Amino acid sequence: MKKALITGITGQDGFYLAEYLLGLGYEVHGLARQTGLEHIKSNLLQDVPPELYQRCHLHAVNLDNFPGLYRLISRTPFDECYHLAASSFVGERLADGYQTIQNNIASTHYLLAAIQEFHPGCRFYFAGTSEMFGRPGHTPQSEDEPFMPRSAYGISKLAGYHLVRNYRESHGMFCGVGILYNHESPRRRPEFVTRKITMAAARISLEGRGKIQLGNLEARRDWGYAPDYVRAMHAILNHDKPEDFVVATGVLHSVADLCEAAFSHVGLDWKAHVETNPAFYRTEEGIPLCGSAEKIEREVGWKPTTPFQEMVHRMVDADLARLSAGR
Ligand code: F7E
Repeated sequence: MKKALITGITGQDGFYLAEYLLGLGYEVHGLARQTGLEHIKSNLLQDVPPELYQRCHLHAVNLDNFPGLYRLISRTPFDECYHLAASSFVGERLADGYQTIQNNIASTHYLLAAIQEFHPGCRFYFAGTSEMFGRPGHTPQSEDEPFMPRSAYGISKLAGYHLVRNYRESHGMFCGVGILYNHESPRRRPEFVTRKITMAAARISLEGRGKIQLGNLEARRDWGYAPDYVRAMHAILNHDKPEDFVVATGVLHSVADLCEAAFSHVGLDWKAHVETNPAFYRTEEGIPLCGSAEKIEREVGWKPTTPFQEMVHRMVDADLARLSAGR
């Protein structure tokens, strides 16, 4: 039985990846903060079935706890490690991003060093992001697009990417990078715009009135479905060579399109319920981040399965069910 370690197992992607790997017969281990584990035990994680986590081996080790990380990795011969944990809010001001930069880079380095020391044959997946391209020169972006991050998060991920590349090239480790574009689901945290909108549409339809405040309605993103993207992570690590892959749908939608898909699903006109607030605007959004997934489709056979509208409808339905159940 293959053993996998997932950092950030209580997050959206960690949840879907654990579910997917358990389904493939893996023994799944997960790292989480002590508070994350307490939330699972007390059933406080919104919409997370505790049964899933009962089937995993959970370890309360913070990623900045280097000795704890070393101890855990020294004891278990993992076959695959999926490094998903990171501070991940792009809207954070650069001047506030010290923790993001420090923690995201150090955790990646800690993990790589420990794995190289104890199990150099363990395959390592790094959760890269389209935010490493930041301000791209053209669209859609492929793996050859020059990196130009423009947020603390993007900078930290790009540094992590170069660490991973160095362990691959200098130490011969099997390190695969997924350059993932936005990916959403009913388990998305509410500070991200998709979930913010689907929660509002569900709440307003149940209460019969209400408003939501958003930033730039014309901002466009390449939004995919998170369960599709965790399949890509596994495929990247099970490819015959360690490489970098863009994981995206190649289709752009605007925040206004999101509002239309969510509110019309509950029979509402979004324009009657959406207000804009400059506080939610980002400083600069030029050429949109839209990915070309040609390489991963050609080399690994991965394709997204769930179109934008269907994904938004699933999210609204899940929010309606949750609110109707009083959660
Ligand atoms: O913003 C616009 C905002 O915060 C999407 C993370 O997973 O994907 C995610 O980062 C767009 C932006 O996601 C609001 O300006 C308008 O254009 O949902 P978001 P993100 O910043 O794209 C990348 C690939 C990651 O790797 C990240 O970790 O929506 N927008 N109005 C708004 N965004 C928010 N949050 N709130 C608004 O009210």
